[in-house]
Amino acid sequence: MASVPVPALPDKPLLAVLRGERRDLPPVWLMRQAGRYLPEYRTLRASKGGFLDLVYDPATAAEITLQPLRRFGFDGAILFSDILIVPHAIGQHLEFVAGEGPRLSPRLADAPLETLKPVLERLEPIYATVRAVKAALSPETTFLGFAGSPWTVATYMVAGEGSREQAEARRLAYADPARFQAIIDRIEEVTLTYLSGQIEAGIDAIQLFDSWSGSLAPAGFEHWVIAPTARLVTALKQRHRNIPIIGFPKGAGGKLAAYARGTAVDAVGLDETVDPVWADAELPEGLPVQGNLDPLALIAGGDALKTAVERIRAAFPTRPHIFNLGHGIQQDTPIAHVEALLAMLRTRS
Ligand code: 1CP
Repeated sequence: MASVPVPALPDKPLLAVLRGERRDLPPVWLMRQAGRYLPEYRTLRASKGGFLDLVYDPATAAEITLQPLRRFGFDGAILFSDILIVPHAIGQHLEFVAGEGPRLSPRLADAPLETLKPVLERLEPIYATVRAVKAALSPETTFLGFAGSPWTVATYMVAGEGSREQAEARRLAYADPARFQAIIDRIEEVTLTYLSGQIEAGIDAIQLFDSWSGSLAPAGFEHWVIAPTARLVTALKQRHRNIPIIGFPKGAGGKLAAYARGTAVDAVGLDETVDPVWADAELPEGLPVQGNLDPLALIAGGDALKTAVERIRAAFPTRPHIFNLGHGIQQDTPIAHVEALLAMLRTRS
């Protein structure tokens, strides 16, 4: 009997690498690729109200998600939203103060968690953004959703703002572990709902941003980073078996190997302070990695950029690798340097 030809699925190089395939030309996207280094973002931003007005308007958020794709043709699109949408849905008041950053109230250093009334409808416009982007995205592009990891989100909920060394959250975790655990549990629960909603709306893979995992001592890292991330990964995979998850514990340093083994994420993001040669030697065999160009080398450009890019590519001769920065692209990054980076990455080293 003649076999019926199965229509080939479009090749999404980034998704293939997340599933463990090695590509000689590494797929690439840049953290914070939708944002203020792009003139078209600044124009849109100026014509709307504040940052949250952009995030909660699905047509605008979809447009911002697509802007860097049109300009550079990255292999991945990252949803335009923010990690602080979860505290907003848990019931904190959220605002972004120009030139200062986020403010959340009441802050959980003072107010009990029980005073917050969940407003899960605040997640709905984000799912509408996902659907709008999905409809417009080329089939080769991998669509990444994201959330903050429970620990990083908790640092904002406790302090009510970005804080130096996350001291208030760390103090609360020592002084009243049961109360801090309840905060982590609530974030975990709403994040699971939020990520499931993103996946059901059309996301291909997830990144968990743990931007402040570097401030914890080893026991805290086990308890507040690895354990909640592991629970979240398990719960998400129970609902969506095939969804790849990238864990990005920024600043984890030597604790990266324990993180990779303990959380069962599908790929690990490396910040720019991690030596890629060390990472290749110490991380579980075959585990895909993402990173880790210093955003400052991208600003510098020229030979400094070329040397840094070559060093990273040479460090992963057989391991699946997604090229990215070690942290978000900075506002003063020249567009021409992003173009130069892409040209380098599209040539065999
Ligand atoms: O235009 C503006 O003024 C807003 C700046 C901005 C942008 C573009 C904020 C405020 N958030 C975002 C979008 C954003 N944030 C994305 C979307 C994708 C993209 O831009 O390409 C993502 C993935 C994030 C994630 C995020 N938000 C993190 C984790 C990653 C990281 O950079 O460490 C964190 C810590 C936040 C909180 C946040 N949101 C915005 C600011 C200024 C901050 C940081 C506050 C602080 O420094 O503590």
